[in-house]
Amino acid sequence: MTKRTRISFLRFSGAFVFLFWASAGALWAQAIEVREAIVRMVPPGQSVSAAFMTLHNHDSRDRVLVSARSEVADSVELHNHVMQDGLMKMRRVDAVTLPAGGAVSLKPGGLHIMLIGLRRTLQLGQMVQIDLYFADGERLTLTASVQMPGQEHSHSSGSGSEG
Ligand SMILES: [Cu+2]
Repeated sequence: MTKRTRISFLRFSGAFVFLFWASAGALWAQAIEVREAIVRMVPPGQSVSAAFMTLHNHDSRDRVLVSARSEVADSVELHNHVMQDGLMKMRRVDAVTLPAGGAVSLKPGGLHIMLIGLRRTLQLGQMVQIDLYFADGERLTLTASVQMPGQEHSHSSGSGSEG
């Protein structure tokens, strides 16, 4: 597999990764900003992992994330954790709304992007490409670095009211 991965991001001040909307060959400015995108490192042979990040919507309208894909997994699902009968359970969700001017954190124990059927062994520090698809048909390509569990940044901002 010698598939070339397209570099579609710029590092800015080493802190943020700005992403571009790619649609019909056009590049649009950074409506959605992805911060701290990581994929959880899992032992060789394990077929499932998850991706976490914070999505900032700088647009003046809501954005609705409806699906995701990645080169590293057979299928990718949007998941959330819900409390059911006193237990935290993982559930697939159809959509994640990014409110205009707001941000949504995908983090352990909450919303996350599930990578199911890993096609190759994850290497620490490796960059994994993930495509996000939105309800309006737009696609966002991001790269996330593979990190060990526990090193994920988990902010304790209690936001996250998805419609
Ligand atoms: Cu999950």
